[in-house]
Amino acid sequence: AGPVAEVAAEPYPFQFPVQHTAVVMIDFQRDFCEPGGFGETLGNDVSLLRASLPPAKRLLDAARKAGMLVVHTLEAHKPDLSDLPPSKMLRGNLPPELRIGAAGDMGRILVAGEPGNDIVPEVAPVKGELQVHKPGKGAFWATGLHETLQARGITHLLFTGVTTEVCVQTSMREANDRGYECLLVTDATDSYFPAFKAAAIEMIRAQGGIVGWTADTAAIEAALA
Ligand code: C5J
Repeated sequence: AGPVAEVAAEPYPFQFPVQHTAVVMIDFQRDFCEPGGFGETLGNDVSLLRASLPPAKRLLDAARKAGMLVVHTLEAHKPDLSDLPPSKMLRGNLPPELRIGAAGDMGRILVAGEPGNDIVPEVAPVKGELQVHKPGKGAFWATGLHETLQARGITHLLFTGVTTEVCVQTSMREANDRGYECLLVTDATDSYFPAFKAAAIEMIRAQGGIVGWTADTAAIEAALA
């Protein structure tokens, strides 16, 4: 029940019941967006992610004004690394001093509670918003997120975050398989690889929206106005 908003989306208009829709902010963390964290240890230019922050903040403002649920995810491992499989620890072929759990310029890399693991101030959570620590790329793996959303009657998800083709796309695919209607907000997500971002957007909305819809922040703002 309640208002239903309609977005001018691709591949066709997307309708969402505002009070049953959550905005999911994937991994807008210093570890990915600032120098000295996980993203940079993997050899990436982290400045490439920053263009998505102002649109993501605008989307947050619109969602907060509409009284929508906001979920922030953080790629974060327990300090004892018991949730870090060897496959993930060793991936990247990095020396031990650059791996997940090692001491970096912003604290231990990708470890919960460390300064680098925080969400960047531009899109920081406010009281009442959910924060979900996730050990994998997908937001539904080993987090209980599905049960939390079900308990709150959420059926539709608007995705933002970094990086588009890794944690955002994985989470959106997980959500799609669980029956959520999903939309990716195209200017509120970024990748270290612009071509991968473009490809992910194309993949999601191809074949009649096989994984979901796409639209930009202005289209969501217009739908909520
Ligand atoms: C990555 C993420 N890229 N949040 N994590 O390793 O997309």
